[in-house]
Amino acid sequence: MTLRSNRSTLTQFLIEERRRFPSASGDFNALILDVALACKGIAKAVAYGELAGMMGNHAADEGGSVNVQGETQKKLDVLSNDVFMQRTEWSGNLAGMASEEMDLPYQIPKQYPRGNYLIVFDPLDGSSNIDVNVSVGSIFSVLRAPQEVIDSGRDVVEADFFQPGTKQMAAGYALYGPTTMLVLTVGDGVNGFTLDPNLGEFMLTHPKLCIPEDTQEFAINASNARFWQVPVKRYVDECLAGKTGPRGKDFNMRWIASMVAEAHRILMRGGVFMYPRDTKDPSKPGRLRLLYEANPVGMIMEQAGGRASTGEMPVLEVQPTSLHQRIGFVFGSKNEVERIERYHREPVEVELHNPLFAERSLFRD
Ligand code: AFP
Repeated sequence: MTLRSNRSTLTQFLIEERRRFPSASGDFNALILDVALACKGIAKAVAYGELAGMMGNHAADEGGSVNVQGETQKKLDVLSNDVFMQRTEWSGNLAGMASEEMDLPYQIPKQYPRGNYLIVFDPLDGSSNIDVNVSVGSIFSVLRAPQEVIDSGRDVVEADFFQPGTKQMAAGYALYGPTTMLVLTVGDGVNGFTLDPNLGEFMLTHPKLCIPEDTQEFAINASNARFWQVPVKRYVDECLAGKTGPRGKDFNMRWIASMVAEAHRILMRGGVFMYPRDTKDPSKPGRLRLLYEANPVGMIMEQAGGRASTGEMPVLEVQPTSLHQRIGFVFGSKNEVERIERYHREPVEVELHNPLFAERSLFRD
């Protein structure tokens, strides 16, 4: 490997992006670089795994600990959350932060200055895969703090984070897989960076990522099939019917149970991911969390020419009402997501025609 590389580093990329906004202060870039540093630290901890005693549940000898989602926290969940806070709280760029692992917003300690931005993050997505060595990741979203918060310097409250996904200043994820990657959008397309383990730098390896509009690959947890609503059942049935069905083409299926890894696959080669609202637990409007899972991944998908939806409406237009609210989430190749949205608009009785429709394939579309 030559040290001479004509690839841009993340720092270089951000400075070139900033040139588009001559009045920009640089705080935003500094915040993104602090997040990138946090992800490098988490990548190391994930890579060491049991060698650093990082496997298993947090506080297991005291009966473990449960987060606000009701999930048992893994050691790496708690460590990743701490690393995100430690690497970003000191810089003077943040007014506050919120995380999947913390019930309430985190206040910037008094010894540090407060800034213009809010960060919301899932410090370790897919943590149920840690102990089986499957790719996991960190997901983050950057919002501008309300002007009144910036002017007063007051502690943040939950409502300060209730901004629709369209208001995100930046969004991204780090993927801790065979390589460590950072995928980022600052509102001008999506770029992928690979961590060079020798230099310890994120290098621009995947500029201007674009998602194919069509695909023959879908991802859904089929063990929930009996709880799916009719439009989702119809869509999956038609994919499974393949060439003999109304779609006239075969589909493949994937399910990693780390949404960040699914999002990355879809960014690389297209596909559609569904964790729809279902009837499994009617009190929960979905499994995935709006503020730090659906909104950041949604912004990346839309910025890469894909689509991100609740199944019924663009997810980025949903007005948040609670910090840890869940939502049905469908994203990926534009034409497939639009088809799923269309099936949600079409009258339910469409379903009755299917068997005939499928078998004899009289009315292929
Ligand atoms: P964890 O972070 O608790 O492992 O949850 C991962 C996740 O939020 C998302 O990354 C997966 O797509 C989804 O849950 C997996 O859900 P199932 O366990 O129902 O397959």
